[in-house]
Amino acid sequence: MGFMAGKRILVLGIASKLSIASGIAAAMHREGAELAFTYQNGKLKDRVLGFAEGWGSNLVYPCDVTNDTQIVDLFSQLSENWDGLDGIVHCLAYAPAHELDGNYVDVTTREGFLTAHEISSYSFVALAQEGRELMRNRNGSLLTLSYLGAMRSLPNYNVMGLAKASLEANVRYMASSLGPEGTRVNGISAGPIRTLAAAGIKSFRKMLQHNASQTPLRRNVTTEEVGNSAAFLCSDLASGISGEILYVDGGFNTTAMGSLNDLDPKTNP
Ligand code: 0WE
Repeated sequence: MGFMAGKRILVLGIASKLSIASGIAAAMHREGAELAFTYQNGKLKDRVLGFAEGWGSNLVYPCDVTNDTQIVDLFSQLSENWDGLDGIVHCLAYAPAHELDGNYVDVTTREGFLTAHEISSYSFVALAQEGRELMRNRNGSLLTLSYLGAMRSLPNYNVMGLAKASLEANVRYMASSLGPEGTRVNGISAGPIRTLAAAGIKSFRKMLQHNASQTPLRRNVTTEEVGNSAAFLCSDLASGISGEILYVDGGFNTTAMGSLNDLDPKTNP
């Protein structure tokens, strides 16, 4: 029996097979969880329905997190099938593309700033508000995805870094709010992974190469590895962990000065 047997988990943010949310769903399904899913818009509906079927689920709902009504409707529809909920996995982020290309001070706009924070951070607490009653007193957990850009500046990540910093604070405040009713709240700060969200980003290939060469494990992490850590955090194996940001990045965030490999003519002729 898997270590998530009997857990009912809602996963938001599947856009393709490559999505980190897909790696998380696969790991949770393997460990015995029952899953439900959302899609952002009609274009993604059939795709998410197909993935859900593969993980034994026919619980698939629309949810555009900029729409309060859709968030309310999501949990009322879910409650018609499930009398309780053990986890919400939030894998949503967005900033307008022009905010992620160029000098931060040059390219940041009021509108882009607000959009990035609304979709990437506010939506996490908005979902917690509406899911709260279904999750109360079940030792459930909420999980979101962050990135090192919350803590360090790096080229082009720009306003997304601020939104992830807000999201990480959101994790700590939500953990304090929901802890008394038995709900844990955590985040995973994943290393960079090639997904649809990364496809539009200039020089992402270069960043992946740099990241692999400067990471203790000398490689990038996979959605399967993030999925396994996510399954752990949403399981009772992690019953003592809340308000935490867990780095699943091969150790990248723990080092400085890099590997010096890029200066060695033998390994880098
Ligand atoms: O959080 C992210 C990316 C999230 C993201 C991606 C896009 C692409 C398409 C948010 N908004 C948009 N908007 C779009 O129009 N990551 C951790 C991946 C990522 O994105 C970067 C990175 C890394 C790493 C952007 C610039 C620099 C590094």
